[in-house]
Amino acid sequence: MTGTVLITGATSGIGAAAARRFAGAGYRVVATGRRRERLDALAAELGAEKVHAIPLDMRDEAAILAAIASLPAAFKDVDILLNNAGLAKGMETAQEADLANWREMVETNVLGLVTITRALLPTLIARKGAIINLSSIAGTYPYRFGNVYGGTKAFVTQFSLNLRCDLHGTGVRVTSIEPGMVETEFTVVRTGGDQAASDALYANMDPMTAEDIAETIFWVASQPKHLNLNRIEIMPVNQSFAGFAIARN
Ligand code: NDP
Ligand code: 8X3
Repeated sequence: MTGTVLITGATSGIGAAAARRFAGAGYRVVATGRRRERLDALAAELGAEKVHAIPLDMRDEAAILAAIASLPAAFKDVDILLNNAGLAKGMETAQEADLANWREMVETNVLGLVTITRALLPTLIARKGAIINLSSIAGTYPYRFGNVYGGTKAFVTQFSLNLRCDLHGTGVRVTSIEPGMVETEFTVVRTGGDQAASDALYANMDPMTAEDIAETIFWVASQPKHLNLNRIEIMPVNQSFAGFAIARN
């Protein structure tokens, strides 16, 4: 099957890899993100007839609604919404964290995601389409410094499951994808631009790649229409679980 996929955060990492995977399989791609030059490069690479690029900040509700309302005819019949845009900001404990970082994560990972989802639901219902949301293992397993980032991803997972309830009988499929460590720009962004910290985190542990997750997303989207993958948790072999922390008197 092919159709049209709208990918938020297609300028980097998992979103960019998914754009290439879907376009390579014949899908039309609506690609969004803030970095216009990267969107232009993606459209040039994949072909302007296949990619409609929309510079868009997911924190801007009015811009999201305007973008969805003004999709050109060739790209307006969205079959798949890939809610991928998101970020972690900060590597501090809650008691040391910067409130502006918390606000940016909530506005992007939660408010932006629900806004674009709500705007596209009529189309997705009409087309019996699919919603694929990028959650994270950070939404299930607590870890130090995960505070608000993990909270936003727990929201994404639960919102995905609740969407399944509300969309019951419509034929719309909803999946929460919950990866562990994927080497993208994620940690550079999280650390405020510290490439060395990112390189150290992923060193000698064979992290997942953006292409690994794009392949999983494409597989989810390619399942027969009567199947719904509710949740997929996926990690590198070299990442597993830690124990409980104990503070002693
Ligand atoms: P990247 O940093 O490589 O990509 C993030 C994407 O999100 C970029 O395209 C960026 O575009 C976009 N984005 C961020 N903020 C905004 C905003 N305000 N408005 C519009 N777009 C925005 O990271 P990943 O590819 O790794 O992350 C993709 C998703 O996967 C995220 O939701 C992340 O939480 C999730 N994830 C990542 C994991 C990892 O280990 N890497 C693991 C589990 C989940 P631009 O800056 O151009 O706006
Ligand atoms: C990011 C995954 O393991 O880096 O969502 O927290 S992890």
